[in-house]
Amino acid sequence: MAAKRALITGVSGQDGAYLARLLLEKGYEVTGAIRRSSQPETVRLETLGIAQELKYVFCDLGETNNLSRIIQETEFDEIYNLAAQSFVGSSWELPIYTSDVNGLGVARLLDAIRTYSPQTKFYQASTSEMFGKVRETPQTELTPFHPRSPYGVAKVYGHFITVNYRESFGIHATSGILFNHESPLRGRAFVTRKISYALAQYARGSGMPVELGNLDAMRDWGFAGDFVEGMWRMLQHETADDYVLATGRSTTIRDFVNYTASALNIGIDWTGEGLDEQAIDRRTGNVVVRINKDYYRPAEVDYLIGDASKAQDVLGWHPKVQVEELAEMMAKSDFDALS
Ligand code: NAP
Ligand code: G4F
Repeated sequence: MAAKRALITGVSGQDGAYLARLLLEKGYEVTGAIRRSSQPETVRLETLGIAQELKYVFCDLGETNNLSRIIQETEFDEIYNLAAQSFVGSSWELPIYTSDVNGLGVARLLDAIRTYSPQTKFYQASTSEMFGKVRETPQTELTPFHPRSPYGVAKVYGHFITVNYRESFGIHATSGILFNHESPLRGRAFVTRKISYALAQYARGSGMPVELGNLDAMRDWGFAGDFVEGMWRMLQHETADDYVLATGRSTTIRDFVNYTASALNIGIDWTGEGLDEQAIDRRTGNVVVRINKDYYRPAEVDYLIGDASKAQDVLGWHPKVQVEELAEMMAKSDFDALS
């Protein structure tokens, strides 16, 4: 039987790299869509040792004809749309661009599929950020959305245009509503990797504190490697639908610092409150964490915790890595890389 063909947009990102590896392991022919840049961005794929095993096409979700040509030229069995301006914090600085790429970009892809390849299965990278100011706890596929950032608002459009093309044209279009998932390949602006990298540097003797924003925000953090398997399972199911992927546990940013410090054998004590809160190195008295109000957001998502029962029951998906193990994995990876 011929190998299945998959297209991954956003293949240079964290999830793109893990998903590409998974699909290659399953015998797929994988095409990675990357943006044109002065230096092709395949670092994560190289880290996983698979950069040479993919085909590549240039793609930008801002371009309509380019997406149409890619989908016209190759008959893909599955398309995973992972490309996005994915950093919530930047979306207040780039609201128009974020809306275009994360919202209209999804419509551009779906319309090309509808026109040139309606049998192709489609995965949309939706997000728990859509729940925002949460209406119920835990959040499920039926929880109403109240996004709190231009990023979240654009992703709500991406979600509903996916549902709409499924309902209007019968396309196998699935929206995966994924809670935060992290890894050693996570971008350094996101809080978990910012913490693991800075504390690994501290453990190597930098003596420099890391500056963070709201330590009270709570996230349901899983491992990206587990979550890409859920994406793949969604497209193997006979019918397309919407699925939450989450671990069902929620942790403060402060506790993620605690897990990371513990993995690196840095003993810390928290002192002060609000903007004066600090984590102090118990041994030396040095400041390890301090607050910088510039990292607070104009509107915060305070508390996310997902209920992935539907994905567990229908797809047989279970997350394997718990948050403590995740923090340790990231801390040790950064510590080893700094040797
Ligand atoms: P990431 O590491 O930031 O990767 C984003 C990818 O999108 C990169 O490959 C980036 O390319 C590409 N991209 C950005 N703008 C683009 C454009 N205009 N045209 C084409 N490609 C573009 O993000 P991630 O963590 O892997 O997340 C993957 C997807 O899942 C995103 O859609 C994100 O919003 C969504 N999501 C993530 C999480 C999570 O916790 N990780 C949770 C829910 C949903 P460059 O490398 O060139 O920048
Ligand atoms: O790590 P974050 O930037 O991730 P956020 O905003 O939850 O978004 C991530 O997860 C979403 C899924 O829910 C994805 F859709 C999205 O693409 C992305 O992958 O921030 C997490 C929390 C926030 O509450 C933020 O206010 O950490 C808080 N935080 C506190 N100090 C900080 C910092 N965040 C960052 N990035 N940097 C800080 O210094």
